[in-house]
Amino acid sequence: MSAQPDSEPQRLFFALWPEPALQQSFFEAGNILFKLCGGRRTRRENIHLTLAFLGPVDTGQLSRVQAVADQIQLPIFSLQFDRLGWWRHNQVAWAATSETPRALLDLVKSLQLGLSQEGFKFDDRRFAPHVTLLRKAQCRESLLDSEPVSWEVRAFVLVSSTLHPDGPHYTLLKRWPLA
Ligand code: 2AM
Repeated sequence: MSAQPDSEPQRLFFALWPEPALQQSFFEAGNILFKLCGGRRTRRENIHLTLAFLGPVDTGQLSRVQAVADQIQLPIFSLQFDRLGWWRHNQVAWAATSETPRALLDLVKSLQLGLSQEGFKFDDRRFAPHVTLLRKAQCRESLLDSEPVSWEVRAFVLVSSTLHPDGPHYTLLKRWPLA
């Protein structure tokens, strides 16, 4: 039996994906930053928090990536986004939490551990939880106070990203509820 050739690799990442009302709250925070910093706003429907970025993965390996997430059993947790800020090195402006709950770190560690055990490569720079609101931004301040945005995180998702001239298009492939 000859092996079926793999189709085009998919660019994958695990993420937390806010409901539309919450994407709207982040988008409004992005508008505040946009007035101060310019740049390119993240489209409302694209707003998310990346947990682990895998990059291109052969479609034939997708079920193995999903199996990593199937193993994870972690509790629902909440995040309080109380900071807006800007990184000069990559010109990204973002929303973030001043305190990162243990549950979020546990989720990221579990994904990283499972992916490593399965032999997948992922971006293993230190996890800095943030929601990207602007790219190519030039802000004067690196940190701003903001109206807090609360997010009760009930699930995480696997996302496929395709790059287009108008920016990335994201497809949610699968959702795993937290308990
Ligand atoms: P960012 O928002 O900080 O740019 C999809 O590209 C998502 O994966 C983005 O949210 C992006 O984070 C994140 N990401 C993490 N590492 C990446 C990498 N090496 N290349 C592209 N995106 C990456």
